[in-house]
Amino acid sequence: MKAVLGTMVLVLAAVAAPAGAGEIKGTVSFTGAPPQLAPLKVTKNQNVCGATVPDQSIEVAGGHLENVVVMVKGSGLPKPPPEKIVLDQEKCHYKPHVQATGPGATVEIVNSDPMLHNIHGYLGTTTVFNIAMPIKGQKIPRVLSKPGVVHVKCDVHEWMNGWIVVSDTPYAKVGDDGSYTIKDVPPGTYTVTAWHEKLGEKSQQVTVPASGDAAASFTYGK
Ligand SMILES: [Cu+2]
Repeated sequence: MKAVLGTMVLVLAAVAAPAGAGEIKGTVSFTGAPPQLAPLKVTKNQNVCGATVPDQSIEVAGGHLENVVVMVKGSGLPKPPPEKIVLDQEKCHYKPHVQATGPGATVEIVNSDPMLHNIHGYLGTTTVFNIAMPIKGQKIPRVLSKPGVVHVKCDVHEWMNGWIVVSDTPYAKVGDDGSYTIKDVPPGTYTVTAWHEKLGEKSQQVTVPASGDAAASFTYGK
C-alpha cells in the first residue's frame, strides 16, 4: 500500500510541475544620464488634453529603463496563451504606452476622451486595424492574429504613439522595478531579446539547466 501511495505522489508531482521547466530572470538598467526629452506639444483638443503630453519614448526611473519587453526565442518553446488586453486612449495618449501579448489575443480598444481618436495599428507597413472612435466610453475589440511589433498611432493627433509587442514565444514586460521573469521555459539554450521602441533590441544566449533557473540582464545607455 505504501509503495502504491508513493507512486501516486510521484505521478501527481509530475503533473503539477512540468518536467524541469525553469525561469529566466533579470533586470533592464540604464547607465549614464537619461536623456531629457521635451514634452510633446498638443495642437488639437487642448481643452481635454492640456498644452503638452509627456514624451514616453525613453523613460528611465531609478536607473531602470521602462517600457521594455523581453522575449525568449528558439525551438521547443511553448506558445503563449491567447488573452485579453486593454488599450485606452486618455487625454491624447495611449495607456499603457507599451504592452505585450501573444498571437490570438483580443485587444479591447477604449476611448476615454469626449472627442474623436482614429486609432491606427501598423505591423511594419501593414495596417492591422484602423478605427474611428468618436464617442467617450466606446470600446471596440480587435484580434491580434500575427506575431510582431504593432505600432499604434492616431490619425487625428500625430504625437500619439503606442506599442503592442505580439510574441509567439514566452515573454515578459519589464516591471516598474526594472525586473522581469519569464516562466515555464523548458531546459535548453535560447536567445533572449530585450526590445525597446527607440533604443532597439539587445540579445544574448542563455541556457536553462535541467533543473533551476537562468539569468539574463540587459544594460542600455552608455
Ligand atoms: Cu487621437
